[in-house]
Amino acid sequence: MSSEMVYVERRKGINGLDKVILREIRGSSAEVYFYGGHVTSWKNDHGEELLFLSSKAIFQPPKAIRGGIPICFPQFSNLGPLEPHGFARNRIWTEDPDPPPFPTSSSNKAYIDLILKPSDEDVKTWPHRYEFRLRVTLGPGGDLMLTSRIRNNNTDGKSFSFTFAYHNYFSVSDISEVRIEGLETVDYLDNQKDRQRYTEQGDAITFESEVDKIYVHAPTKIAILDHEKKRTFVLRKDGLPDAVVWNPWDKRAKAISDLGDEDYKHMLCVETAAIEKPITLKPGEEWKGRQELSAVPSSYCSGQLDPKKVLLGG
Ligand code: TA6
Repeated sequence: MSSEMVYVERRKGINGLDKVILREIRGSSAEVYFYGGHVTSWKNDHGEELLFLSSKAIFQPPKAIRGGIPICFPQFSNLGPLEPHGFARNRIWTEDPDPPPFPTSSSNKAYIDLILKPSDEDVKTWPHRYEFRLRVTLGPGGDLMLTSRIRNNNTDGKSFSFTFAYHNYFSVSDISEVRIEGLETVDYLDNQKDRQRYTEQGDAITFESEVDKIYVHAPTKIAILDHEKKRTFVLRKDGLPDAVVWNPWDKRAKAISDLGDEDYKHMLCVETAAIEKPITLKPGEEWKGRQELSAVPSSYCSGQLDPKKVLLGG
């Protein structure tokens, strides 16, 4: 039976945009649009959607898709001269026919390699030659892994610098009922206060108004606990020192045209990122940034950040 399993299916998505569906044997799945190299769906073994996608999301270039996992490159937010969050999220990526060797587990069969290179038009706004390779993998247990490899291909001897984020939108039952663990006592830059630096309090983070913070040097493991859904998301990151937490709350949500007025209640962005200290690459150098997302049933206890312990009940 497993030999008939289609792990990677290429299809047309909304508005005829190309997409790939990744499927795993126990029933989990993920969808990746070539537009933006954008993961728009991640479902667990029971077919439950784990990512938030706005009911008003516009699948029409050049507007970036609201929800899922936009890729912010080569600029996070407005931290530079480019369009907010850079251009990678609104370019059409292609399938990478010949990705360089990738250390991977042989049990991973559901994955796709995408590549983005600058067009002549792009070079006018960001004058650099690069190759951005993205591998999206759905593991047999339903974990979702994104690995980005960015190489400087400049032939004029010039280095380039960039900031980066996996702008994850998680689906939550009710924003007032969720909490984040792992960012206690971490320093952050508050986007609502001219990016002034503060230190997070000692308790888990909860939500009762807009939050827009860049946590610098955040731990490699962060958890989102959704009591009502009895679900915990665990984020692990490598090569990505920072993390962003964002929820627009009611007033800001109303000002975002492709977000429903009440949508903020059911979304939470926890992003893995490299922002405070931009990444600099000399010609020929490559950077790698990886995140791994898992969703575990929560009997998850406060302060216990090892999902293996949760699964084993230890
Ligand atoms: O990552 C948080 C953030 O930078 C917020 O400041 C907020 O603007 C959000 O991203 C969404 O940005 P977008 O350009 O997609 O509307």
